[in-house]
Amino acid sequence: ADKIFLSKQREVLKLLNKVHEPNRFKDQADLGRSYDPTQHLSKYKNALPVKTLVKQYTSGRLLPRGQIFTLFNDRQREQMITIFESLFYAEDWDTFYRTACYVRDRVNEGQFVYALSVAVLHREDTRGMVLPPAYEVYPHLFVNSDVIHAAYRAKMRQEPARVRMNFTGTVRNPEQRVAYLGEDVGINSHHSHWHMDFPFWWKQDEYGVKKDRQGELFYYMHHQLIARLDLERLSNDLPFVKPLYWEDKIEDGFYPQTTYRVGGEFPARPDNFEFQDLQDIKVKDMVDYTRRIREAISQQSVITRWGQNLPLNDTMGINILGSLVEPSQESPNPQYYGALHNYGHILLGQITDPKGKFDMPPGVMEHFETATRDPAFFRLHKYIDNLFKLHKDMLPPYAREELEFPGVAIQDVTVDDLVTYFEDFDIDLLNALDDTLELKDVEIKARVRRLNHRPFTFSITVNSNQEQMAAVRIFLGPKFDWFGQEIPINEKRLYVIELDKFVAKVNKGATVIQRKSSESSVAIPDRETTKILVRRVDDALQGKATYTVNKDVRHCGYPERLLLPKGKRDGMPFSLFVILTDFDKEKVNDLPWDYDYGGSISYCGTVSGHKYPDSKPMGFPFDRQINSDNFFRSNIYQKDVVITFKDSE
Ligand code: CUO
Repeated sequence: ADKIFLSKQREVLKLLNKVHEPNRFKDQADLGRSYDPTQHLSKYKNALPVKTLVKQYTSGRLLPRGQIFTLFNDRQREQMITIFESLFYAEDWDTFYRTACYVRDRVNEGQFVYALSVAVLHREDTRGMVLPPAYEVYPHLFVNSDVIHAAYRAKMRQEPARVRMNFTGTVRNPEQRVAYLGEDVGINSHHSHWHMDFPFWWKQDEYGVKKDRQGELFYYMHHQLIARLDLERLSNDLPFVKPLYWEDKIEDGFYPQTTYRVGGEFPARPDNFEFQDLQDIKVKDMVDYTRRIREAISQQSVITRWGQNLPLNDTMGINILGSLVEPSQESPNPQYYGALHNYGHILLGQITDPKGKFDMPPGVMEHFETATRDPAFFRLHKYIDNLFKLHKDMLPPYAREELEFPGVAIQDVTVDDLVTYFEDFDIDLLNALDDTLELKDVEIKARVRRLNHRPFTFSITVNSNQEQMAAVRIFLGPKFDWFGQEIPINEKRLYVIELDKFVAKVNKGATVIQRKSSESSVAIPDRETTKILVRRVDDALQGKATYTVNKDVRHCGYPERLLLPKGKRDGMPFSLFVILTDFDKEKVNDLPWDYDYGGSISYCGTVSGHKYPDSKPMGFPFDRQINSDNFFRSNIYQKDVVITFKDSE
């Protein structure tokens, strides 16, 4: 059975290989050419999308190949959804595979990759399939123009090359000090992947795959992204990110130095630019949406499209608010509350050519693969995060019963020295280069600098009056602010980053819980490079090696090597928090809560269709206001730790 699965895996990797080249593999190209979906309509659970697709294709209405695809363009997205649904509704693997071969050489590459990836992530028969890392499928979106140009030169000369990639900007731009995070290929892969797991266009009821707490995950994952950048900024003597506002100038410009495969350079934004009206999105609308959302928050009630009131005054209010702000298909009233977040991305993406006078391509903010490169990304999301904070601040602080774990006390927490460093990492650029020139592939790689840390292990000594299951949450927060002042706990809580969340058994008496950084449930390890993956699959298919298929493999998760902020050379103090609560009280379903099950639960939830496994609000207990006298108790432990940065290991 594994062999059949592996051969399917192999076919998916072939489909995604050099997507810009038609007829890449003869067998797939022939299959695609001869397949006529309209002759097999009974093979689709819903045949309407595939019928529409064929019609649009034959009448030449689809986005042409070679053009830039962005999810934020309504028309392009609608087409992509039609492609996705054609793939998703295919009743069996055979129909799915034929449909994929059919579309691969016919539709726009960007639309194809996106639709195929989301389909693979959500079909039952492809569960456990490994997708190539995004930065290998689309290197252009992850590396700088310089690197691409150098790669072309190397290919022309037929010489293997390793091109050093520098971060954008100069020392005269202080924002550049944290470019290593915003431009990290791992962050960008994580972010773009999260949005494939939780697409804002997902139709839960139609697809029959529920996205549990999607709105809250939207809030929490992005909240953590900003908090993590803030700790990174602090490590580099920069103040915390300031939110932007629709009517204010955006002080810092951004020059992405990144280029599209076809279509030119990504547009740049000079300093002190203002938001501009677009043809169908006006700055004033954004102000109105914001006012209505603020009203809903202060009244703790949202007006639905049918005029009903939907209360926000409980733990799940954040889920509604998240869906309304992003917005996802679950938004209770998109007409009235608009699309604050998505429009924010579009306004920033088109800010330098708002009227389309110069036919500039979309900006970095219009792709999830490139958005975090722009410092304005974090400012937009901070602005949105502050709306979520406003809502959370309307809720009462956690009561004693919600915080305590009677009979359980944390005696001590120790951890190894926390050390971070920079390392080199090579990205395979093969997919970036055309084969149309009669030139053979040579090995061409981009070498980037990236942050990493030494592995570390927590030892948590717990005393309990009985044997029971404990939910363990570990957070790291700043100790001092940019001015060197100790940050009070009620402010610190806004900047804490989640390092881990897991369940552990505590015995009666003393227990030492050991937990390694590599086990963290917020993170995933480096993705396997396509070349090695392909080789492993081929070897297994030929019986030369074994390959274990992991049905629960997850692609979603923060890069494990970025678990810790950089810290400083002389050591930088941080506050570590460990919180134990009664897991039996917050357990949601009977999934084995071991993190092998789907992995990376905290920022990404479980495999699709399953419930988030605990009922506490995400970010608990730091998501609500904290009254310090009332907060600390025997199951909530705090201590100082130091992170030391070494230039290299
Ligand atoms: Cu992830 Cu704005 O939601 O980029």
